Amino acid sequence: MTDNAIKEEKGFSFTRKDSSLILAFLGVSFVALLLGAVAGLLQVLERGGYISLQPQWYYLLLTLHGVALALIFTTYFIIGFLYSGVIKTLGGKMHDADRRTGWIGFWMMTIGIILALFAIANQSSSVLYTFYAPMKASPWFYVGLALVVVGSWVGGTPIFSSYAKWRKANKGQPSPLFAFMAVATFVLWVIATLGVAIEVVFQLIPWSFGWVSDIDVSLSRTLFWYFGHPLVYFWLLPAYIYWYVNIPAVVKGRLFSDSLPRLTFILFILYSIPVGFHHQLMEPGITSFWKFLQVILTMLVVVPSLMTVFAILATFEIAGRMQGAKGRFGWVKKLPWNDVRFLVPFFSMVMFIPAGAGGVISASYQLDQVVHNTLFITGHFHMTLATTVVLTFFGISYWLIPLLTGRTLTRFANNLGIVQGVVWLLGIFLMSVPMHIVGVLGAPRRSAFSTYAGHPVVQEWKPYLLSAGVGGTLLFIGILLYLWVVLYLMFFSPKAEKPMPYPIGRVDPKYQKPPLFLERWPVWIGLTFALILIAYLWPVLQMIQHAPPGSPPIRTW
Ligand code: HEM
Ligand SMILES: [Cu+2]
Repeated sequence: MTDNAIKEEKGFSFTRKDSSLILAFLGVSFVALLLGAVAGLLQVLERGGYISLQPQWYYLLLTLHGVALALIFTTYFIIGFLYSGVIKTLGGKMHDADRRTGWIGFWMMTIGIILALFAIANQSSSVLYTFYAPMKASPWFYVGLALVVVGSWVGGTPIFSSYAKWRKANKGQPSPLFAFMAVATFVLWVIATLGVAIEVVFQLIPWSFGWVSDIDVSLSRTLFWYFGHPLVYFWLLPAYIYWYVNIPAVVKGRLFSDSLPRLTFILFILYSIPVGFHHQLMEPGITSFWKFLQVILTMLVVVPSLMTVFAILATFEIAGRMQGAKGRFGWVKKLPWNDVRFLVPFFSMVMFIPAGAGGVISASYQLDQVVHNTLFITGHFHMTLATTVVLTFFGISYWLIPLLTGRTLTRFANNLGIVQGVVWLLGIFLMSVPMHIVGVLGAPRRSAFSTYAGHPVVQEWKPYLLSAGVGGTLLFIGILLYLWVVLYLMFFSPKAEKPMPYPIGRVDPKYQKPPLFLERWPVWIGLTFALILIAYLWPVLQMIQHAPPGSPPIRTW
């Protein structure tokens, strides 16, 4: 029994230099969250007809919302979180040289973001966060984005180099699970962003400066979605890291396995990149065979997803049984339901079930025709990104921030965090479910309020859009509550007498060590590129060969 006894973890503290770097990344993510929330509130009220905005303001806000939340908030939060776990599991502090690189990445990204936000604010760049050509933004918008991408590569180097140093010093040992997963997440990010970097640097920047007169629209969108879909997994994998590695410690249990999560992460890299065409099913210029192939590859992602569900439920059961639970479901009662570090991420796991179902619908070749570019899609990604991922990130911040600031997670913060989670669930229910329904009834996404000249079909949409307005307002309140807790944990909660533990789940010592071939990165990266070539090479060659005349820039707002 001694092996299985629950030992109280020792507290962990970051060095001042490390916590400043992580807090810098998290700080920017919080500012972006606030900006995005204000834009989101105005949007949802406009769509419900509660307020009326000039259309050009609507599209400006929509661009700001997407860029601030989907690009800035997520990327900064993820880098901060990954740094924290890499530091914790690979020796307790970062090398000075790595930390310097981290800061260089931070400033490159931040300068890029300031440029892009300026370009949005002066009304020159309302091209939404997908910046589809031939809509043309100010060149500085694209230059800003390019800096963010390249800055993020620089920002990722400390993760790779800390890992490489550890492996060198611990030959023949499997790396700590968190570090392995952080490396996998960044490998995925670097491979995925190659596509958008090529689009921005070789197509959008020269064209927006006027150095070339027109752009190959089809190619640019293909490069965008080569990146746009794995982007979704870049958001999701850090949430999975928390579920797989940290939550087992929070629920006082053990990891179900140390090998299975490594395999799922490798499968996510393999399966998530060569599938971008499922966002282009309605587009000309790609034959149905290639679209169909990518739809099939898309569906393969269900495999590692179900493996994850299985492993996490198993972890919960193990935790309950280690604490003496009896009967088939007795372990459910043993879970720490009043602990915000568990409960809020638990909400996010539950919401992943309907969210995933919506994803399978969108990715199905024929069903996509019904929901394509409707509010169904918006409803879907507010359940996936804005709930599953975001609530898990909120759960992470509730313990990570006190660890970084040397403060305590008080009962007050814990309870306010739980209230926040409940408000979010209610808000998302009132906003996203109606969005799914009204989408099937034909309401488009990305369009300001319109009565469409009083057409009868549009009358049906009204109650759903009104409900979305109420739900969106609750989400806005949820973000304010979250930021309140964050500020409290950063500056006001009492200083900790002894630091809290950084929760890292352990594997039962009776299990075998994970096989080392899972860490043969050249093999996995090589395989990924092979799959990418199969899925993309021929259709892209055809796209270039049969390209219609390119398009000059167009301004739609
Ligand atoms: C205050 C909370 C929020 C509200 C009220 C809100 C509301 C909305 C609405 C109404 C739209 C659709 C607009 C349209 O298609 O015309 C939208 C789009 C979007 N939202 Fe949110 N949202 C919120 C939070 C979030 C969060 C937390 C995220 C992600 C982290 C997010 C990500 C997005 C993205 C990526 C889009 C698509 C933008 C585009 O189509 O270009 N939202 N949001
Ligand atoms: Cu996708």
